[in-house]
This record gives sequence, C-alpha cells and structure tokens, in this order.
Amino acid sequence: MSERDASAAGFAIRGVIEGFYGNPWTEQQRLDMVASLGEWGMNMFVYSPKDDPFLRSRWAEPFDDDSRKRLQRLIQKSESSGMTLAVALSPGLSMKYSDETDRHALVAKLRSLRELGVDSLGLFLDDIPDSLQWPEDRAAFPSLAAAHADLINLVAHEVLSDAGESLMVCPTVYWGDCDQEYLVDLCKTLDPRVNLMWTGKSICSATLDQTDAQAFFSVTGRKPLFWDNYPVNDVAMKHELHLGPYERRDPNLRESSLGIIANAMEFAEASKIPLFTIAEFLRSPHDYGAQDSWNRAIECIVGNEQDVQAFTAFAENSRSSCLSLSDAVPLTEALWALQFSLVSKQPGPGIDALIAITERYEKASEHLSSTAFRNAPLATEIAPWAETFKLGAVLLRQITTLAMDGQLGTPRVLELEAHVARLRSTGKRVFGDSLEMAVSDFLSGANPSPSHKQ
Ligand code: 14T
Repeated sequence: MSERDASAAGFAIRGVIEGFYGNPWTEQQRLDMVASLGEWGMNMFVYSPKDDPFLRSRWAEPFDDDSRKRLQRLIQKSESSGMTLAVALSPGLSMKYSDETDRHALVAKLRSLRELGVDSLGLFLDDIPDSLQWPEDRAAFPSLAAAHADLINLVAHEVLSDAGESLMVCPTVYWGDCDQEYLVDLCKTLDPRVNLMWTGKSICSATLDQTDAQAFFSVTGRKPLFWDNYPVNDVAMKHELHLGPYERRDPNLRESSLGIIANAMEFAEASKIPLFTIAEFLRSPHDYGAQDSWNRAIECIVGNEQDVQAFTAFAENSRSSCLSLSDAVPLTEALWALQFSLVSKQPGPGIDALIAITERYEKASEHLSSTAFRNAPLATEIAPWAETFKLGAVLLRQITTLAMDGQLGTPRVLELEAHVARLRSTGKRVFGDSLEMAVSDFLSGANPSPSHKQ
C-alpha cells in the first residue's frame, strides 16, 4: 500500500497528548517520542502536561527564555517528523472570564505560540471548578458554559486567521452523558472552527463506539475529537503500568469522529508499547489485531530476541487497565491447569505447566534487572513493577515446590501467606488478580472457612 492509500484508510487525526498529571517528559524524551510517532504514521502531538507551570498555573505569564527555546526545538522536530504540533493552555484554575486584562493575557499568550511557529492551538478547560468562582463573572455571565462560549469565541476570533484553521477545546464536561446542561449551553453559540474533545462514557472509557460519537454529534452538532485516556496511568491509576495493546475502539469511528488523541503515561519509553499499537489502529483500523500489533510493538521497542522474550513474559502480566478484558493470560491458564490436575487427582500435567511458567518468569525477571537488557530507559521505568514481578516468580517457585511435594492441600500452604503480603505491599499491580486468587483458593482448601465446614 502506498503512503497515500495508508493515510486515506486511517483516522484524520492520529495523535498523542502529553496531558497527564505528574512529571512532564524530559525534552529529550519528548523529541524522541515525536520522532517515533512520526515513523509510526501518527500526525499530531499535543503538548499540555498538567504540570508545566507556563501552561496552567502561570498561564497568564509570558513563556520564559528557556521554555521558548524548548518549544522552538519541539517545533523543529515536529516539522521534520511530519507531525502537527499543538500546544494548549489551561487558564481555568484562576482566570476571571469577564476581565479584560485576563482576556488579553490569554490571547497574547496564544499569539506568542503562533509567532513561535506552533501549528495548532488548544484551550483546555478540564478539571477546574464547575461553577463560576469570581463574583464579577457571576454578574457578567448566566453560567460557566456561557462564560466559556464567550471566551472560546473570543480566542477563535483573535487567534485563528482563516476558515480552514481550527481550535482544539476540551470542555469542562468532557465525559459521560452528552445531554448535560453545560455542553448543550456551550454549543448554542460556538464558533464552527472549534473542535471539541471528549473522553467517552467515562474519564477512562472501557469502550469507544458509534453510539458515543452519535450522541455527541446530536448534542453538539460536531464530530468529537476523542481524547482517549489510555495508556495514561496518573492520579488513581498509579499502581498500574499500562503496557497492553489498544482495544475496544470501534474502527468505524474513523468516519464518525475527527480522530483520536491518546493520553500517554509519564513513563515515555514504556508508553511507546501501547502507543505503537494505537498508531497501527489509527492508520488502518479495520485491519488492526491487538495481539499481533502488541507483538510488533515489543519487537520494535525492545528489539533483541532475548530481551523480547523476557519483556514479553513480564508485560503479559501488566495489562490491567480500564479498557483491558484480560491480564496475565498464560499464568491464569497454568494455574487453572494446576487446580484442575489437583481436583482430578492427576497432578502431572498441571505441575508441568506450573514448572514451565515458573522457570520462564524466573529467567525473565533475572534478565530484566541485568545489564544485558539493552533498552536501559525502559528497564528503569518498569523497575518497580519488574520488582513485583520478581516477587511473583518467587511465590510461583514456592507453589511449585509445594505442588511437587504433594503439599498443596495441607496447612503448609499457610507459608504462602507472607509472600502474598509482600507482593501486595509493593503497591504495584502485576499479574491482575490471578496469582492472589489462586493462593486464596489454596489457602481456603487447607483451612476451610466456617461456611464450608459441615
Ligand atoms: F481533559 C480531559 F479530557 C482529561 O482527561 N483530563 C484529565 C487528564 O489530564 C488526566 O491525565 C486524565 C487521567 O487521569 O483524566 C483527567 O484528570 C482527572 C483524573 C481524575 F482521576 C480528572 C478527574 C479525576 F478524578
């Protein structure tokens, strides 16, 4: 397929947003990411980390020299990578919408981005108070939505130069039912050049489909620009490392949305695994297969054969997220095989399966923490989860030993409890629920709870 055919088959906007809470990426990570995204056929990068002070808390202040220089280098890299760069400001924590000084400051700051050479601008009004705070604003506007519509229209008028340009806006109501009063009111008088962002049924939506896009269209009169909160793992998701492939997004959204922009993790290198799969989906949604794409992602980011094997063993146990239906599949299968073997009094095959997976995970966890693993930044980012993975391998070895000694149905399984507690105490989620579930089954077998006693 030629380049042209490939992009004709894909979503119009295929993007990534640095839009998480937490440490923004380093400049080097960001430039490297933009280059990779370009190689994978993405076409937009949105710069708006919540913790860059010049974008949010100090939105009204001009960029300092250092920020300006970093933005210039980002503009250059985006250009040379075939990516559109968007930068968004988030003034809503403090802005007085009715105040001329604040309004001018916002327009001036957005214009300064244009003058630097940023292709596309954003105004993000997410995660701010959902009612007007300043008494002057309450006097000037009937609602938050009215204040926002007025501000957005001002910005569109002052910073967009022609009808072909657009402004990316994240409204304060950005998920859930589309018939919420704010969204209805916001759209009554909104400039048609505004692209509205939407995360779907939830902040982190399990699925995105045609019904989401249609409901949005019927209320707002526009196709949504999806802000997809995957693989981001900030705030309440810090215990999970989202390494699984993109899943449960309807390929037909290519027609019913403007595109999808995926919010990444603060772990830039690890984010590349899911982002690679998102790039494949967005380029060719009807041909996408999650598992194959995931294997290609690991091949691309991890590379060398031995590293790929070790990383895959780890990453297949780090796939729990809002959109994933499965995690720790090979482990779960081995543990079911073991339990089935025990119940059916033919322990051989189950124990063999358990030995095989225990050895595989022991080897993998050794390799991941060794200097032989070549992607050092990746190893550093995943280290807290890889440590938990290692504890899991130790626990599996213990289970294996008990199984081989025919001790799994005896009180000796109580020895496993301390290990499970250690695994849990790392606070990092690995193995989904499967390891803990299996151990609790062994424990209740050895020490039946009162309800099971006759
Ligand atoms: F604007 C949005 F579309 C959006 O998703 N905003 C933030 C985003 O920056 C953050 O990375 C993402 C995932 O946590 O969700 C939104 O932030 C939150 C997070 C919460 F846990 C908003 C409310 C929460 F309760």
